[in-house]
Amino acid sequence: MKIKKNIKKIVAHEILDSRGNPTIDCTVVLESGQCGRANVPSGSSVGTHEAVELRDGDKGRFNGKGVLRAVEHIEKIIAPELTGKPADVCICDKIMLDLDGTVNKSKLGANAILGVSMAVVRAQAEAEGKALHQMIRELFDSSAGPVNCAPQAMFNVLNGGVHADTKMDFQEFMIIPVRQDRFSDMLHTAVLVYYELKKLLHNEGYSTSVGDEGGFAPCFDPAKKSRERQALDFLVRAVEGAGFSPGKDVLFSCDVAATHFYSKRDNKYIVSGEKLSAQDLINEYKELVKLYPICSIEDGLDEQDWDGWALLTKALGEKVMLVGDDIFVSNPERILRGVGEQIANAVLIKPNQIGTVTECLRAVSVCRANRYRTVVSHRSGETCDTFIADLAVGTSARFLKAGAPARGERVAKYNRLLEISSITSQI
Ligand code: 2PG
Ligand code: MG
Repeated sequence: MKIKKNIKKIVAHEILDSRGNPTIDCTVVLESGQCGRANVPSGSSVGTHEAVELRDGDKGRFNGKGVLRAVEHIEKIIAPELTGKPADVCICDKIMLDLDGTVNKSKLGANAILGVSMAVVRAQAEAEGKALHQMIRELFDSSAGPVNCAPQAMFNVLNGGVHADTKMDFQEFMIIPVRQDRFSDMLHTAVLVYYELKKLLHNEGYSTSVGDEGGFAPCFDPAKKSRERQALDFLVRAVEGAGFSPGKDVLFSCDVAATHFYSKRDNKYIVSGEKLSAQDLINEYKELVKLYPICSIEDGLDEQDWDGWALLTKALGEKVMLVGDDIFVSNPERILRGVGEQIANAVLIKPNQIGTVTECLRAVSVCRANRYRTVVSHRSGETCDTFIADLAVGTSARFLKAGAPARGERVAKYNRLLEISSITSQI
């Protein structure tokens, strides 16, 4: 009997993300009755060169953040073109890119296109009787063997920048349990440190309420020491208090998100009210790396500061993973420019920055071909969709960054890794 893999219909509607902002839920139904469904995430520290997230702009609904136009684009423009076509993401993405025709997906909206793209991959996996990570693996590299390795997770346990209201300039302080045989063991380590950090903060009179990604968001007094150093001191103590050794069992990673405190007018980085040059900031990173077990720095400089990034890479690239997020925006062309200019040595991969699954996989391929590591990442505005966990496994990403080991939309991704691990018994 012929398997009916063609698309029968595509529907979408508006839902809320973890910040209460509207986003898209899209379902692709096949003639066989099988279907694939996806929810689209949304960032707040958004790079200028990201594909366009289409919002309604109607101030009377959700302060202009509604996505009804994007939903309409799915149902009225994309669905009629894809209905009857095979559930094949390469074919469907190509049709959507042609339909949109812009460089940044501003006509249909990257949120509309990505919702369909992810849902098609899920439907395709269903139709072929494969797990999503396996499907992604085949799309990414048809000669790849079975999944054999879990990504290491970066757990964001202290939130700052635009993800919290605490005047902490750096956006994310993450802990990375060193590689252990099973993902569940790494997760357990992270959770013990998270518990301990909460206890320490509470005992010293700091708030233990959390920021957008589930990490704590205490207000440190900068008169004592820079807020960033106080945050890192707490991490050291939390790791030790949980019975581990910083640098041996647990490493640190910071997403500085420097674009957000860069002043174009002054050509300076404003940290704790002080105006720093790129070189000043690089000197501070050198100090921090000496003082704390930091193995990774993301967005250490502004998204346009290619010269500064070159200096940063020269200064620390041998020692530290330098992850480009806003500067590369998961865009294969921008990553290739970075490779050519010897900028960074790793790339943050966020599907909604580029807007289709196939382009996202191309970005990962470019990284692999040029020996840049990949960190598959959530957005600060998330849903319980776990696509990125499968993306990380399917592409053998070195890291997955999905927030704290707490809060539903964050742990959904880690729980999916546990599920993959229990089913495959490999990771
Ligand atoms: C980042 C992300 C995710 P946002 O900067 O890496 O942590 O934040 O989704 O707000 O861009
Ligand atoms: Mg970032």
